[in-house]
Amino acid sequence: MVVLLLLGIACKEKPAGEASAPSGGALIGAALSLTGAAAVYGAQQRAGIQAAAEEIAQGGGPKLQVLIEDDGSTKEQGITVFQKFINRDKVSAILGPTLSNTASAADPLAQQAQVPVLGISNTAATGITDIGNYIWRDSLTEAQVIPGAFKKAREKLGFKTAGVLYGNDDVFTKAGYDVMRKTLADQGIKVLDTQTFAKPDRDFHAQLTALIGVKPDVVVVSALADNAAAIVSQARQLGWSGPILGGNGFNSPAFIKNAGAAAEGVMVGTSWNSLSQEPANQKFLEAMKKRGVNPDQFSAQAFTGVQILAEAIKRAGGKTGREEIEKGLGLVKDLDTPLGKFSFTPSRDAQHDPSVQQVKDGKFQIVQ
Ligand code: 1QQ
Repeated sequence: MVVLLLLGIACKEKPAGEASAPSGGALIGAALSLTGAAAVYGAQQRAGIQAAAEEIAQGGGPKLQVLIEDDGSTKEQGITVFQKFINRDKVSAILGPTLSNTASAADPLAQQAQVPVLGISNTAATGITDIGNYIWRDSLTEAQVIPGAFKKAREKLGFKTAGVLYGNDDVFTKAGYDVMRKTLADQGIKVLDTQTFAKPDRDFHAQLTALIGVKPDVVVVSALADNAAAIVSQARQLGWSGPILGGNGFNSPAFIKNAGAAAEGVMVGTSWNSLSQEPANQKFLEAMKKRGVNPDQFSAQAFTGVQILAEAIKRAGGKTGREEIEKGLGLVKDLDTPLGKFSFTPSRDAQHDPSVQQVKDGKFQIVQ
């Protein structure tokens, strides 16, 4: 499926290959997981991109045309979409892909072709922006979020030992686990047992029985949202009533919807403070409400991604060539976004304050 956002106003389906840049504007490709294991994130990202493009068009910002393609949550489809964006559509820049796993395989193609990529949800600490100087992201890494989140969780919950479960077939879930293991060690938390699973798994009873059996104070999980919901539900079914800490994969309302009451109390670090009263966040919340979408961290990061590209074009004097946008990205600083005042680190990662949230009454609530 190809969705075309013309100046952010019209959103129409177009047969592949018919995209072209608006005159004097930029054609942007967005590779999003609209199907597959990460589809819950992709749907939010699409809504965030559409809302931001509309805002920018209405505000008289640079002309942007966003071409959205489904990366299928896989490396293979991500590579195909990137090749199309780079060689056929000749996009000025790419947003996405959704998963770090896909980015690790697709981003090198853009780096080689010197097409700027702005990741809007890749949180693996390594293996993304270090691919090269054309790769940027607006998503905080797990290494930037987890130490603070675990510290806050410890203050609230007071745990000393942990059982850990992580997906070992995904770049993000593995990288998230590495950060969790290091954070637990740094904070003096003893890991009593570590178990693994793979994305296609649906039954986690064996791993959870083993973890619960060693009687940890807390269960720590690195998983994408679908797996996370099943893991948390099954843990509660097996009688685990203790605290559960998640990684970035948990940051989707779909996790809460699918886990139901089992999700109550789960804590996770997040890049988006939903309660922020800053005008940029209020504007984002309003834009999402107008679209009838209940926003989350992923739509906030996607919205921010479009804002950042528009700002990069402005900083490049309105020029929309690949190299000009790349240079413009380097000039983005203190931009007001739903994520807060946004700047890049020298290594093209995101720089802003993270938050911590906890599921209460079926919703994520920011932990103060
Ligand atoms: C990554 C992630 C996922 C949980 C969300 C898209 O953070 O793959 O890096």
